[in-house]
Amino acid sequence: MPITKVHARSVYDSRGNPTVEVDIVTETGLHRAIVPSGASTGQHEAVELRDGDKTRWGGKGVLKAVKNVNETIGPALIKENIDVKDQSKVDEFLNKLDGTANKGNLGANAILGVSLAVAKAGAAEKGVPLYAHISDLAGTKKPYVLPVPFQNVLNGGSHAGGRLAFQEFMIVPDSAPSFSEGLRQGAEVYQKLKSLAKKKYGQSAGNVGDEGGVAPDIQTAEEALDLIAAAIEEAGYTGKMHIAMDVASSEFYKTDAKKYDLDFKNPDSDPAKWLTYEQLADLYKSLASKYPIVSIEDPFAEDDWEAWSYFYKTSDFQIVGDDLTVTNPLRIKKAIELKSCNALLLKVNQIGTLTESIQAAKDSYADNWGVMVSHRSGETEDVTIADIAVGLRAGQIKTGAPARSERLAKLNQILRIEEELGDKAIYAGEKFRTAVNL
Ligand code: 2PG
Ligand code: MG
Repeated sequence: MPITKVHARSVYDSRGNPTVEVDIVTETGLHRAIVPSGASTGQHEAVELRDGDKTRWGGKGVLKAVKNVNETIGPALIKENIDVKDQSKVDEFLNKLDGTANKGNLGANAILGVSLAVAKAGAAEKGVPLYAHISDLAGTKKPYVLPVPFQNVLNGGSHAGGRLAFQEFMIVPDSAPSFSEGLRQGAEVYQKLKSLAKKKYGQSAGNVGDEGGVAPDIQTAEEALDLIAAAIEEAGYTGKMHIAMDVASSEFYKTDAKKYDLDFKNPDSDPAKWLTYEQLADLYKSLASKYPIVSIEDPFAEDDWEAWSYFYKTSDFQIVGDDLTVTNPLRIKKAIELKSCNALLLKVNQIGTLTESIQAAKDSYADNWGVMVSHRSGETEDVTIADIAVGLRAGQIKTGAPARSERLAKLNQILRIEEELGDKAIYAGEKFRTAVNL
């Protein structure tokens, strides 16, 4: 079935910034995708094309990307008449049309919107759910695996006000019997956490950050972890739930000094207190000995390769590459060679097409890495990543707190998938790092 129409428009994300929405029309109807956007973005991500016109949306407009879809990609794709079920051919065509390595010509936001909308058209033409189509494209086995929802209940770093340097504190309901039970446990802990935060730090501590987690004005990771451990206890899940962190340390790396500044939001931060990577690694280890931490993301900066390899040698928990690997097969290859980490954070807009995202997951699996499918801090009602997590058998998804609809949209979608699949799906649970082999 040919594509009869490709149309992009500028809509808004959860932070009120413009983003690209793409409609693709085929005989099966309208297929729509909206592109997310990060705040703590890695330098090596594919190019998110922004207008740069400071008089409109502070330079964050996406009208150029929209125009690239409407005037260049759309007409070319319709003319090429590629089968929408043939995702890799479509994505290869989009990459050729762009002609650069980082999608800097047409914009990864323009390209991704088309790529994901085509995937939805492909699924519709096959008459299967999107996760099933993605499972076919990736060649993953059955039964389906439902991911552990890593729920970011406390926000810091560049996603919140307050002094806390580390960006995300997630609860990991990996001993729950099912996805829906894991989500319930997380939602219960979240409510306890909210009241505890208010009780301890005042009413404003219940305000939330960009990903729906509470954002008390605390300074240290210990305070955050103590609060979360207390909430887990009050909810009755001590010993039954783990904790994960995304440090997002590229945000506070001082390149010239080669040090990490845990007081980076303070313009008068004291350089004498900045940490070397060895000191930061020691801090992680002492935290992991006090709290049930199973996963740390971006413990070191995106180009501090030496620090990653140092840490990898002596840690047994999951070490996730995000800014380091940027869902890019070339960076993943390097991280495998240098033994930098043992899991991939998969963000479709870091690389810009579905096919390359699938490849990134497969390359990671091939080296026995875990794969965590991820939202961005700027999100929308689009739920594609929920289907991607299930289709890829990733076993892990992070999509914020169990609060705010742009976060819960994805979790709600997995509830629907769980209901639809019934006993044709299993929950990754404690095996989330090796879910693909279950
Ligand atoms: C991250 C993400 C998502 P951002 O660092 O992992 O939680 O944040 O989208 O701002 O890069
Ligand atoms: Mg991250």
